[in-house]
Amino acid sequence: MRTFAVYSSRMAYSTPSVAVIGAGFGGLGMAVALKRAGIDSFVIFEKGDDVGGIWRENTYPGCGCDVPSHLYSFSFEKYRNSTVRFPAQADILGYLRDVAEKYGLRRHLRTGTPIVAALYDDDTATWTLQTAAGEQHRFDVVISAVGQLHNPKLPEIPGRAEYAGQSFHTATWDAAAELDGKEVTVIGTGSSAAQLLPTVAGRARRVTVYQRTPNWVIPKPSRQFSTATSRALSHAPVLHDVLRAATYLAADTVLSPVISRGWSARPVTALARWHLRRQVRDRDLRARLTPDYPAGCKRIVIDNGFYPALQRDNVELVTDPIARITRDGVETVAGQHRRADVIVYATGFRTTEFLVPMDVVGSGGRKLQREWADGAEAYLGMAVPGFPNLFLVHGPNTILGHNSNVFMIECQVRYIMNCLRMLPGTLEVNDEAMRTYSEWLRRTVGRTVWPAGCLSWYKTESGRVTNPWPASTFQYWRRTRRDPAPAFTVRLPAGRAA
Ligand code: N01
Repeated sequence: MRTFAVYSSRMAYSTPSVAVIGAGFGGLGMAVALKRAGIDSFVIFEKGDDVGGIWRENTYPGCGCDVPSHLYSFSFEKYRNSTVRFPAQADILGYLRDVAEKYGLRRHLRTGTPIVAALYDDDTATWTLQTAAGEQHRFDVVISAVGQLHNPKLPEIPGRAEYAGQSFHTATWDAAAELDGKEVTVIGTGSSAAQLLPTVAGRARRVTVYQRTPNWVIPKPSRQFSTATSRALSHAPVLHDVLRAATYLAADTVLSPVISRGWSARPVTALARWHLRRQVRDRDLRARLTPDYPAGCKRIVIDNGFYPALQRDNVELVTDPIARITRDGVETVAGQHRRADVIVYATGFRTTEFLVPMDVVGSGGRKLQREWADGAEAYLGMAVPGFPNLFLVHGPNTILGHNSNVFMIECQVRYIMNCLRMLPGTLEVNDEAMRTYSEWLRRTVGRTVWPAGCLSWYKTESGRVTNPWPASTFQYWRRTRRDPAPAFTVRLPAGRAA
């Protein structure tokens, strides 16, 4: 096991003190890598009461993952239950809790500790993290792993505050909410709405679904592996890795060209149209559910239950735009009012506000949010000039709509560990590397369906694409395997010769 001889904030040559912010997939993956490298001097700050990130937060009925478990897991750790192909929220949360236990991460974990500020001190070359409770902690290195889908977005619909019934966002689901026999309104038709609708429609008296824009939906294979497959997977673990590699390559080969309007855009669109035709017989409903933008422009929904649930007798799809929310329901611009005992906001997340609500101040007092006023950008999504020894997991332009985000996290974890190997001192991505990367990013994003195709959570209001990786994941893997040294300026601590 390799140990790190680096300069710490305690002015001694030892391992660096590292703060990891967030205990979801990103934070835990990072923590395992630190441990494996012999760096034990790290703390994981977590705003919630346990590990799990979005899989702890999202508890709406039907919540689960539409990426298969052998891909939506760390390469070094399998799910306990080998029969599950598409893990439910509880499976994934259980998996992440198992990882925390197995790799001894709990003793590094500070739950219920939101970080509100991170301030860099040029004199000591250290970061001070401030918690919501007002505590301050100093570290040599800060790794933010707060994700992109954690700040719920409530829609700015007039009258929302006057609504007198019960209402909540999908990411803050109220388990005690009375749905049985109630009139329930669901606003939004993205992945979260698609997953929750079958269960909610089975309980409520009536459900009204407000759709602003239809999504492309493709079929999802069955939730469980066949008995023979799961038996084979548990007896020959190598098969798990083979399946993982095959699924990864298939997704990368087929779905990556969709976003760049490549050869596979047509078959994927044809598959979505076939799925819609097969599941929805009514022509009018089908027309209202058919998108008018290219597939892949918004994240494709992978689901079998949404269309059938929409056609239940107690469910109505409303495509007239919403005009306002009243004390007891929702009114459309066509003047129709529908009562609601409960409103579920399946309206997504404030995805382009990276690291918010943390106030991050780097070298020379640079404010990260000011640097990002026109849209967040970071070198390979991980490092920003002017912010030494600060790394981001799942930073700008690294999320995927077409493969496993855990794969991207593992690429980032490996790259950040290679950066830490350049310590002692301070590491800062240099302007040249950043400029070359930015130019490539803009060119590549420009070739995708995102800038002109539709509105989505992938971009800022001004239209800058800040969230997804615009190329194949293989390309990200290749770029993050390169030696990081040429892209970074390393400054040795005072008193040390180069
Ligand atoms: O959110 P969304 P989500 N009036 O942003 C509508 C991941 N995820 O929580 O398209 C009316 O996709 C909005 O309409 P429009 C996955 O990456 C993964 O469902 O903006 N409607 C849209 O229909 C996903 O993409 C899994 O016109 C309004 C909906 O609300 C991401 O999370 C499972 C509105 C928001 O859809 C987010 O999914 C679940 C308004 N004012 C989620 N504002 C997996 O299985 C917004 N909408 C891995």
